[in-house]
Amino acid sequence: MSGVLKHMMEVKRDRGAGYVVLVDPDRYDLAELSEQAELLSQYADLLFVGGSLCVRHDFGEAVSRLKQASRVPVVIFPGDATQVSSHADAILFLSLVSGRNSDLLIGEHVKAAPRIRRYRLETIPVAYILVESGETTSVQFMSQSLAIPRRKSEIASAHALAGEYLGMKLVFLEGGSGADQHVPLKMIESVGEFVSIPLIVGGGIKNPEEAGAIVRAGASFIVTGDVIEKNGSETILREFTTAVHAE
Ligand code: 1GP
Repeated sequence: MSGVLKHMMEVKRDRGAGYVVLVDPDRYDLAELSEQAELLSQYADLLFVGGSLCVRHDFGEAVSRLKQASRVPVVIFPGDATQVSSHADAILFLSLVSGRNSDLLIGEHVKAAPRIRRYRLETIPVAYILVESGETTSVQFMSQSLAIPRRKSEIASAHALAGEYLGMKLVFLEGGSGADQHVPLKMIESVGEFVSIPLIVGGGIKNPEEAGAIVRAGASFIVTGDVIEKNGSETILREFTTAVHAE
């Protein structure tokens, strides 16, 4: 194991869990991205970059600005095959295993793979699982796929295990950016007990207390985007990183 995945496993081993901040380039001015990366990377173990759509900026330019200013690895969390850049340290090779949309199970991957190879980007295979979280989120709409019902932990567990058996290195339980409710603790516990690969949990995590509870339930990585976009103060970043690493 090498590169960013190795870094993630070391963070998990040494700090108990990792804190990831998602930067959706569309939500910032291009000029703000360097400053943002400098600030976020003082507190986060990793930065994810990506979004359901990237329409405001050239994606590669946005990644490049983040990468130049970041002290921690910058990892693409792609909405589709257009979100590939040579400037990143790695790309999450996400398969939306909870959906039955073949483009997001394999189609976008086929389009992206030759470019990833050309750029020599590290790929991290991830079983991406969408969980029902209140109102329709961008990822639900854009993926045109059903989310797993909140009470159906056994369905989420079976999908995660199938991902593990397919060779994926991580499971991502996703509520969707700006979700009303984060993934239920009970589901996180059930999936964590069922699989032996680490869990990333994101979507709708609104405060450090929730982040801490999610780590206690079994998550190895916490992703926040929306809450930091709305209030990215040093105080809140410090509180999040403390809560995630304390558990
Ligand atoms: C979305 O999991 C991420 O893909 C982060 O969600 O923006 O709600 O924090 P939020």
